[in-house]
Amino acid sequence: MAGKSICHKIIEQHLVAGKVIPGTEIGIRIDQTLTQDATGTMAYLQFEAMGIPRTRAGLSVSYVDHNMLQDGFENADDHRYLQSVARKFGVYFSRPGNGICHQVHRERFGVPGQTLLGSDSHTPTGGGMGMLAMGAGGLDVAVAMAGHPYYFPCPSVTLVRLSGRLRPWVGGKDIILELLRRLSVKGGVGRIMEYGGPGVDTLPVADRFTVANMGAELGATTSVFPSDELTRRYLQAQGRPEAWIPINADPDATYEAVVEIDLDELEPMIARPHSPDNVAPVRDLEGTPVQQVCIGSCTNSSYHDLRIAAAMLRGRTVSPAVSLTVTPGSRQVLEMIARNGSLADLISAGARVLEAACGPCIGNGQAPPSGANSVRSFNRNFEGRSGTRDAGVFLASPETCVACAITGVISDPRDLGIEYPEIPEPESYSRNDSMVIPPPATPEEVAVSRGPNIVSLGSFEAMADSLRGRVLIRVGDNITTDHIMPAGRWLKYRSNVPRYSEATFNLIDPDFPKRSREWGGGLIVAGENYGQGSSREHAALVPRWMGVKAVIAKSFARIHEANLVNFGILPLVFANPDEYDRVQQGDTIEISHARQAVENGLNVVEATNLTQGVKFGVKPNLTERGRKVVLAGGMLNYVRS
Ligand code: MIC
Ligand code: SF4
Repeated sequence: MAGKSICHKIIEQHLVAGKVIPGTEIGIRIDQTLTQDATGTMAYLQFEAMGIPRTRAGLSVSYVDHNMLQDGFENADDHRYLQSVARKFGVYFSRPGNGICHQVHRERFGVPGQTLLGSDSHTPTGGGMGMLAMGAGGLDVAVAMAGHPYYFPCPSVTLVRLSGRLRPWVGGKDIILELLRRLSVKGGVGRIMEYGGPGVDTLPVADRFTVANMGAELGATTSVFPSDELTRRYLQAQGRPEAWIPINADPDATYEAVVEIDLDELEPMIARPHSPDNVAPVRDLEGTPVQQVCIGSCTNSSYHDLRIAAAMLRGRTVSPAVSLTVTPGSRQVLEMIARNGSLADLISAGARVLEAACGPCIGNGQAPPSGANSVRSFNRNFEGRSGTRDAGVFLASPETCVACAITGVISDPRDLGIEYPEIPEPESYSRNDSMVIPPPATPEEVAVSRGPNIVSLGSFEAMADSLRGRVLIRVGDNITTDHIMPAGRWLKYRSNVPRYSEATFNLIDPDFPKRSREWGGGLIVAGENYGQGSSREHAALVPRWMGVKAVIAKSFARIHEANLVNFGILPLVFANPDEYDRVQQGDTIEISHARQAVENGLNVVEATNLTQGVKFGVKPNLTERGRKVVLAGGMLNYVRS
């Protein structure tokens, strides 16, 4: 028998439905769940609606890290709701200020070999320590908390074989940017990226977490590293040596594809606006003026990252042309750099130090000036996400970010003439869990606190017999969930769908909400990879609330497609992608026996464009379970029945 990959070992240990055959649906047992506030309020409202007394996952943690500005009562009310509901349902609560979910989770909760489902697309960060960690919609996480398996299409496994050793000034960010350059934001769709080869042994854990985190930008289901001696030392330093187990692929494991990266050959890389795969060597862009630099986000705000940044800035000053912000990933990181003097180096160089949270990454403050170039150590640079529509966001390592902050232009850190600061792995991390509130051991009466911004959803109807509606919008390829439901200043309406609906497609077509109201809902038509990026289920939930019945696309991103199904919107793929060009906004589309077609599991269904008098085929890409969910009008109806 052929040897097994790490992924297959973990999947097999958790498999409750299906077989490990790529492309077929499998169900796995979920050991841990995490939520963050922007998706969490909705996830817990849905969990409440299921009527289950307490989380049935081994461990559930609720983080508050996204909506932190509190310009108005809304965020603070949500935080209170989350704290009370966590207590009620047996969930650990990481208080605002404690840090970004993915950073804190790996520090304090992650366990190699376990499965983690999180309502955030960067949950795969946990793969850096050998977890099978996946992002999903909030409703899927609520369902996992209710003790149900998580169902998803079994991915194929790609081995990323690392050889050699990173040279000074080159880090995990450069590895993942190089992969994005080669494979694009669609390159990982339907795959798990498994890292192996001799180069892994030399790769510090901080770099592994960065790579696993940003595997989300490849569209990968998740990414996974072995759990080895470095993982053991990391857990030991986190005071959790008992959490460690070794996990390795068998020497004769087989993979569906192999990608080779020689770490010795890598150089500093940078992604240009407005896509994480628009990557070039930093050298190629040298001299481009920069007005803002932001270091932080769940990709690059670890202790290691901020120590490097501080060491580079020590005794230097940020260029007068640049505003530099630093957002530590967690309170652990912040406390440690405060105690060892690195924080003072950052402050003295002129960095604007923000609280430990997502901050500028989600457009929560620090919008750059008009037309500015902002170089960020983050993972996403979609148009408008920074809060300034005509700003250009570049993505690079913390080292490159600091080089840009010092010089005021895009610069290769190797040219600064600074000796590379070697940052040793700490023997022991500061462990102060006072900002994590454990749930009471036994359930107790808890009054759930609900502010006026928490608007209950009502319920959705089951799928109608036939489907008819006008094309509300026709969008191109790689549309992100940030295009569909923007974050930034709209983020505070995540638990107020009627209000949030006013932002739908705001960046592309501000008239969308009005048109949708006038036309009584309708359909969306899209190109390839529709719904890439974040896991936000609002990109399905809100359109459903507005009366969207189906999305016809050339292809979908995995999490978004699952979210559409969860909210009873029919995801349809053009049988012939050329038909996309023909359909126009405003056309009336009819699928006469849509319900019956879904019930019978038809592969191709005939749609009629009544406006143009033509027929074309569409494929409801649904599993058996997906069909039942859509027919019921969404997952909540399905679970209730
Ligand atoms: C993001 O990076 O886009 C977010 C905000 O973390 C999202 C979740 C959300 O929209 O709440 C994600 O990546 O899933
Ligand atoms: Fe937060 Fe940005 Fe990470 Fe999303 S990508 S979880 S917004 S830090």
